Amino acid sequence: MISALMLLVTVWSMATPKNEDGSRLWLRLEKTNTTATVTGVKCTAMTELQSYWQGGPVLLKQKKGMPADAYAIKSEGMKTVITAANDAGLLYGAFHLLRLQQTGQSTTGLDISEQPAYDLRILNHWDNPNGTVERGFAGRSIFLNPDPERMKTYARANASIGINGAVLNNVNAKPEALTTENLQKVKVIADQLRPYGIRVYLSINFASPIKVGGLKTADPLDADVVSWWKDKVNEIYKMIPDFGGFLVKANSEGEPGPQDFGRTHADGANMLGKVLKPHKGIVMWRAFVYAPQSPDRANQASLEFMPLDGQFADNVIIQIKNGPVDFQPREPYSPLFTSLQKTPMMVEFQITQEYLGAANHLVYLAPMWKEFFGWVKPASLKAMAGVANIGDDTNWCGHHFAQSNWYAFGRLAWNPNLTSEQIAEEWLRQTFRPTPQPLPVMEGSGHTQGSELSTPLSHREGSGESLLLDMMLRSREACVSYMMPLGIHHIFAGTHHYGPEPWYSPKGVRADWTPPYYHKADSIGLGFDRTLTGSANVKQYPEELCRLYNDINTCPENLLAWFHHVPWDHKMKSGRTFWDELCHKYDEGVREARSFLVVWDAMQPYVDQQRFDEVQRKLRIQARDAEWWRDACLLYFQTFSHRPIPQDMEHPVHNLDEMMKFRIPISMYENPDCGYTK
Ligand code: GCW
Repeated sequence: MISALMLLVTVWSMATPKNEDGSRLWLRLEKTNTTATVTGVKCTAMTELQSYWQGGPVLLKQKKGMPADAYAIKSEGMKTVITAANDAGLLYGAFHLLRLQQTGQSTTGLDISEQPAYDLRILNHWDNPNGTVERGFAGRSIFLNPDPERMKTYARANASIGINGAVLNNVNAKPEALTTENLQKVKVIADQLRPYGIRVYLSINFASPIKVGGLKTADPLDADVVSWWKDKVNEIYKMIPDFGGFLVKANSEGEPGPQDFGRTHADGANMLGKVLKPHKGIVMWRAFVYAPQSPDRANQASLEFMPLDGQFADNVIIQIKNGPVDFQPREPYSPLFTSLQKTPMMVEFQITQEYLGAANHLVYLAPMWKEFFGWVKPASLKAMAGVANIGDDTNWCGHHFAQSNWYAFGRLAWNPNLTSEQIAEEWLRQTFRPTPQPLPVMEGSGHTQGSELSTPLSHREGSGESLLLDMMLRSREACVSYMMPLGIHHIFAGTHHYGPEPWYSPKGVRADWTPPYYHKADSIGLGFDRTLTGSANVKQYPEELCRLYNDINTCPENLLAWFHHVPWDHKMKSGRTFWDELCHKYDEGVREARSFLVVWDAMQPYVDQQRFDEVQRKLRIQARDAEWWRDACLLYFQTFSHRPIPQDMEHPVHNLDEMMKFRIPISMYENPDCGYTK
């Protein structure tokens, strides 16, 4: 590490960069003094290029027959021609060109064609009408009093990475989302986002016909209910002709749904689908369901949705979280993705770091999402949704590096074959390269296939960017290691999910909302037995995986305690016992978190003081939190394992009884100032 740091090549400017607050995100091109020559179709692409493009003339051409949102960029002599079927395609092409400029790549000799993997690339905001954001760690809702300038940056940022939809409100939807008064507010936002190709959607409360409409029932097969929804939908489309549709969380965590009226998920979803169909609207119906009495929460979604396979209308998409439990630092994929055969599906990722250190920990999430795509073929999905990490904090996401997760989500929704590394490189170059330092020109063929970067920065040993890149790429695994390695999951503090509380189990709380339900620590071992002789969750996976996961000797070690109740003395591949391995993993996570501080401190000359200080502060919290996680988990699990902490690692420095008394007085709408600091 130290020798790598000594090798620091000054790719970046040596002059101290101007302070920045992160409000410009990765869109840090300065407006040009002279307007660039841009001709052809008059649309947002034109105004963007006129403001920011520093190259030769650009022609924007419309070509019928190209897939929606696709574009081609071709150099013709001095001129660059962007061709697309629609305005959105031209805009994405324009942003591609600007990205080349901003990342210092060649903008001549171009012959690029791009087409998004999914038609729908959508952010889910969990924003409430009172301005709070559920699991939001970056302030309050940006939609409460939408500031036009801020909305424009939001729209530009989304368009620059291909995001074309936004669900504006929490899936735990308040009925008032559908009042005329609220719809008028939604219309204002829709008008602000439309020029950037972004459609708005709403989460709805299934009981709205009762709560807003004053009906006696919300039974989806009741004629009055259907006609209430028809009228409501007509009202919406009169105001917002390109309204996207509804997102529905039904019969889940106390939300109302069709089952309250003896109907199925398909009955409920199809009724809404039918009402939206004439307007070309869609329904995204969530599969996040689990019952308190279930012996294994991971089994639940398949049990409820498999019998309905093939019964959903063609404008209904089932939205499934990537894992079968709940956005944990590591989960296997939700088996629904390979079991549903006749149902359109979309994946829901969580960009906001509910379970990954909130806005305090630097955790780059692309590797986690790519891991999912290692199991689930991108082509088997219709769309991609991401729970946004955006709020009214000046830097949008609470942590400067959390912006990279918003960025990565958009880029992967456009092209899930991009690598985590490519995306991080792009983001770093745009976000931290000081301006106005001239950008080094990267020679390239100009033909993009996969990466846009012809010389991966990671191959430049020791450059500032490569050290940061390496840190980002390691950060998710580091987080898994210091929070819950080897397949452990859901051992978070009961309410805010920030710190460790593997012991949390107060009387009266649903068992599946307490960590012991998941870790099942006892004198024999640790972990949830989901084998054929346990909860049989493995059976929901294709045969080959079922066999792999079912056998403790073939199950990947990073999912061991997910699928097995692992004996403390189980022999691991390293030769260590499971207990010793667990201790070492936790310690490895702590060391990783500390090493991020070392890397960042070396960046001081190259990053503006403000962002440097703000990130450094957060990295210090992260390193302390990692230690807290390690100490709390190891000391607590040791009360079951009765085995010593191995000699060849750092030993816990905190006391378990004190950590068990520690509380963070925050709600699920806030980012904690810090964790355990004693
Ligand atoms: O992860 C859990 C969260 C809830 C969330 C729920 C869901 C919006 O803790 O805050 O509610 O999942 O995804 O519906």
